Amino acid sequence: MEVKNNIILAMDVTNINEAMELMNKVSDYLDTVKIGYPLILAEGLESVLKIKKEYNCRVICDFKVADIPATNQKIADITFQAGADAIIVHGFVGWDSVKSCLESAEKVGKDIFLLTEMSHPGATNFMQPVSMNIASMGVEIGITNYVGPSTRLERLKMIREIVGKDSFIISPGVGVQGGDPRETLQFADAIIVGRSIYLSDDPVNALESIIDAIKL
Ligand code: OMP
Repeated sequence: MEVKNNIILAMDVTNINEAMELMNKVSDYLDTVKIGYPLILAEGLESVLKIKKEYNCRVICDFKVADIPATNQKIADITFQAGADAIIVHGFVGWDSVKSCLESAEKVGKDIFLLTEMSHPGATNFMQPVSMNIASMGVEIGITNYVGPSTRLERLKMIREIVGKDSFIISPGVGVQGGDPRETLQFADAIIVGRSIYLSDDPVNALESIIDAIKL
């Protein structure tokens, strides 16, 4: 997988017109957008195709899927039918739940991203003690795409060591949550950035600053 400028936009706005306006401004710099519950619950699953068709970009649906295998499979099937190129799946629910999403993706030639350790402070409560096991489970199942935190680089480094250099890691937490774009890309293949771009008065300038910081 190649992500333009190594940046994925987290499109966490709650209005499709706002999303399209933002894309009008920044789409020259990006080829991958992550859409999650904020936009989908507000505007529907058809937002995926609207953005994909208009801007010819890859869409990752961030649904952090975490249910029993049968339900996970339905969620993943519907998400891929809606046009998503990939879906983000939680690992703490165990191998069978994750595998059902992987099978759903493989049927249609799409991808899943396995979430290992989350980026927010509370992730140290319950996720951190098991996050490396989650990464190892992903390797055993044959998963090649992962999500890991830019806010704890020593943990991201450990995740990279477990999943190997050929796996693709995307990393949220850059900007508002405190992660640094350039340092994160020592261990990740792409960074996920939301508020630093979509809350900026000048999203293009915000994005250009991140691109410059990566190149430094
Ligand atoms: P900003 O903090 O606004 O840049 O947004 C980060 C984006 O990444 C949001 O869409 C989060 O839901 C998402 N995210 C995290 O922040 N931390 C994680 O551990 C995992 C995700 C994710 O799965 O994308």
